[in-house]
Amino acid sequence: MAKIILYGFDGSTYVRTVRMLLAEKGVQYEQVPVHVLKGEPRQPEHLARHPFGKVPVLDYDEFRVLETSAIAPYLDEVLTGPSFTPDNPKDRARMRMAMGIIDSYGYGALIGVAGYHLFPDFIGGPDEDARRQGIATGRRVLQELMKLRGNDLFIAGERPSLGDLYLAPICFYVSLTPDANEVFTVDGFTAWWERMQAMPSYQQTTPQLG
Ligand SMILES: N[C@@H](CCC(=O)N[C@@H](CS)C(=O)NCC(=O)O)C(=O)O
Repeated sequence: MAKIILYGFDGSTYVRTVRMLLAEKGVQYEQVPVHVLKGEPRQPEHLARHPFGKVPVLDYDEFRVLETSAIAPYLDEVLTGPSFTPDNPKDRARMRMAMGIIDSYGYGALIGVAGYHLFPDFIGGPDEDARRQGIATGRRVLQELMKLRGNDLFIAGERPSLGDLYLAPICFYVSLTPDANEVFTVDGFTAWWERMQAMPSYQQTTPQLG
């Protein structure tokens, strides 16, 4: 099998999404820990890999892939092991809705809340208005995602999909803050969150903080 190289440090939620997937697939890979809080993605060495200064970046089979929304589906397709893409069109649409909602509205809001408490310097200093706004938008995102889940075990069906792997690493950071109760008080969230925290791939990829 060709060598997999994943650029990005363990503290990145998007990198963790990919690491959870790789753990689920049971494959070995090399990780180059480009550190976001130290500004390393914006250094020339990483800008040569990702011109917008973001992690993760994947090298596999003489092919470079940027953006988690391309990396995760690509790896899910080319690697053997359990699939994280639902096998019917409506559930695939639910998964993609979740990924899109998280990318467009969820990540910024929820990481804003987490950053306020955990890494204020990185988000440009604690801003109370931004925190309140993040809590409101973050709750709306979780409400929407739990509506998408309905009575299923996971966001896009009875098995975990890439949508779940997107959301759980972000919730991890929120769970460490005093705002967790307020953000997480959303119908259906607790059962989903307990299920995600029980996944071995979630437990194996917990970042070491500090
Ligand atoms: N659209 C990108 C977003 C990735 C992203 O935001 N990564 C964060 C870490 S979780 C990052 O690299 N931040 C560096 C920075 O903004 O300086 C993707 O889907 O991969």
